[in-house]
Amino acid sequence: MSRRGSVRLPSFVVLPNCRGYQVHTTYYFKAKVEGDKHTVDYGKQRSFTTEEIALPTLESLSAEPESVGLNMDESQQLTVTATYSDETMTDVTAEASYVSTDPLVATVSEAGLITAVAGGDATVTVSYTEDGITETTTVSVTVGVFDPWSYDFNGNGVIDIQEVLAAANDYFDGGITKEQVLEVLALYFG
Ligand SMILES: [Ca+2]
Repeated sequence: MSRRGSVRLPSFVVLPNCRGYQVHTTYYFKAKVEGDKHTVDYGKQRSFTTEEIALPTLESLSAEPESVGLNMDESQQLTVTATYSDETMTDVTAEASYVSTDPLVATVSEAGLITAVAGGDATVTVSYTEDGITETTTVSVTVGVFDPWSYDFNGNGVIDIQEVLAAANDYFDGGITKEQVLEVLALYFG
């Protein structure tokens, strides 16, 4: 998609098809009116010179969310917006490219879907090019490592039944996974 290189014609030129005109070029014409019975030529030659229209150019790129916190195997879709010199904005999520600094921690698809792989930090660099102008932005990704001992609320080195029930509650609220509840339960039986 090219947004540049358009030719501006003077406002008095009304043509069904304005393609084929060169920028910074003078065109000469004679007006002619045709009807059913009459054709009138206007003898005086006129001219106009075309100008180039300064269409908006790509100015910045932003991604939402700016930072992502995920548990293992969770995903987050990014939304990428391009801002132009005339302050208009366009969703370019599908056209942008994505690179993860650490695919062993988090991968990112061509469509901008981040998926957690293992605990740690990664940065996703988002870039988009239009008319030879490239803008980039980054998204920080943190993948949490689950520690079942975090449910040892009283810090006594033992997971008791109240702490197992707290983990079960978090599971039913969607806060942790079934596997993580089982890790807490294993410490209770351990
Ligand atoms: Ca305890």
